[in-house]
Amino acid sequence: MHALLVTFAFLGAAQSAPKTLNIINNDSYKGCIDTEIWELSPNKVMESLDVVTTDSNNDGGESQILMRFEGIVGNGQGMIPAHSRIRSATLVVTAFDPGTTVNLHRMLIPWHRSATWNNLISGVSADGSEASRHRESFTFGKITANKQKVRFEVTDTVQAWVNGQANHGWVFLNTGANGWDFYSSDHEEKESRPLLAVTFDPPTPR
Ligand SMILES: [Ca+2]
Ligand SMILES: [Ca+2]
Repeated sequence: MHALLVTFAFLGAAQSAPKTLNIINNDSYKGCIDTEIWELSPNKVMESLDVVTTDSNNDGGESQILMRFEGIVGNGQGMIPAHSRIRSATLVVTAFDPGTTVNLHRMLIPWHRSATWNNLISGVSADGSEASRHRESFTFGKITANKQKVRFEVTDTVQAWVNGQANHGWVFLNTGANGWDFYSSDHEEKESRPLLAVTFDPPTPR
């Protein structure tokens, strides 16, 4: 009899609908920190820019973009409970400038919102030490419109953070010299800000 009750409880949990969160800077959430660092202005803090650029040759020096979503794991409103099973996670940015392919790499070291090219020691290298060598998978199509949503598939990374790995966000690295720009979390149009969409199953209560 006891085993039967356990079975019913398990089935009940398995059948509950997954939850979806759309995490974006707004009146109640301000945890998306994004900034650009630029080799030619190596001490300049650009955290408040409303547009950010990634370009391996921006007037002769590299530009990189750093981004993280803070405080997304926990039991509060709008958070993903620790040890949830992530069904899907997608990072969406609104790009407005066609350019060469940009790869997204998980950051492995902490960085401050006032990060600069110099305080990250010649910017970020995807060397397995500062940022992961692994590129997040996504389908990159050439940006043809003036304004286009670009999606990065980040399920594995969000699962790692929900499992307890440190969340230092990502770096966007451009593979070529044709810059690629998007609207930051400081842009006045809310719908143009970076969005992290996560669908998950919360852990089953014990
Ligand atoms: Ca910013
Ligand atoms: Ca570095």
